[in-house]
Amino acid sequence: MAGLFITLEGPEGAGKSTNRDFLATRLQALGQRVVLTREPGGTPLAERIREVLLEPTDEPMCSDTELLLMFAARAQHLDRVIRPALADNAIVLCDRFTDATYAYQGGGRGLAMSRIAELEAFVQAELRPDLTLVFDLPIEIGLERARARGRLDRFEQEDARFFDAVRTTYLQRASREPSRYHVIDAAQSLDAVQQTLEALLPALIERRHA
Ligand code: Z5A
Repeated sequence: MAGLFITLEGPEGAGKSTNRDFLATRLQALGQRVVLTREPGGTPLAERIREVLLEPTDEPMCSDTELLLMFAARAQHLDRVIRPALADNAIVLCDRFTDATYAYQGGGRGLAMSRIAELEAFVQAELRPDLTLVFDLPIEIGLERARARGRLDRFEQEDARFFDAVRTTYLQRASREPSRYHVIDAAQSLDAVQQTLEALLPALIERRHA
């Protein structure tokens, strides 16, 4: 694939969406073509799956259903948005991707990582992000930021054990593959986080043209 695939990950309230928009603005100002997207979602059909996934319901969703819906949305998103954008030489900035499945369904829900890996291979074939920015912060700070927004979605209603496992899974994955992941201290001020991102831009652009 010709473009560059960058994903933003981390627990709730870590600043992924805010910093995805910041990165897009800065990259566009530097003349780069950027496609902004998110998971679950990113296409009209995948956004409908997102609603099913996030809406609290009386009938508990079983973990396998949740896992399969994540990958169903991803298959649609890859086919309609991500693969075409990469083939068209764009930089794709995606708010969450399969690392979130390892962190939430694997770490949080306790599903087997090997099963997630099988679905990853089935849905994505060889495609993996070129770079994953992990916005890391203590879970209490992130939850406080998320709660300040009001109504909590189905995931935000989980307990501390769940979010600890999510955070730990992200950090373990990042430490196992340092060439793909860049961990950012998201507990810093937004200004400090964005200075860190700004410093990454020249390397990103160089990588794109490599
Ligand atoms: N999920 C899953 O389980 N499996 C999967 O495979 C995938 C997803 C793909 C929806 O994702 C849910 O789907 C998610 C995991 C699950 N769980 N939940 N909940 P989402 O990305 O849409 O939801 P989210 O993580 O909750 O997004 P978020 O809470 O909006 O977080 P964010 O994008 O990282 O943060 P933000 O919106 O940029 O910032 C939150 C607030 O904090 C906002 O007011 C900012 O102005 C403020 N902020 C940001 N940075 C700072 C700093 N540095 N200082 C102070 N304040 C800040």
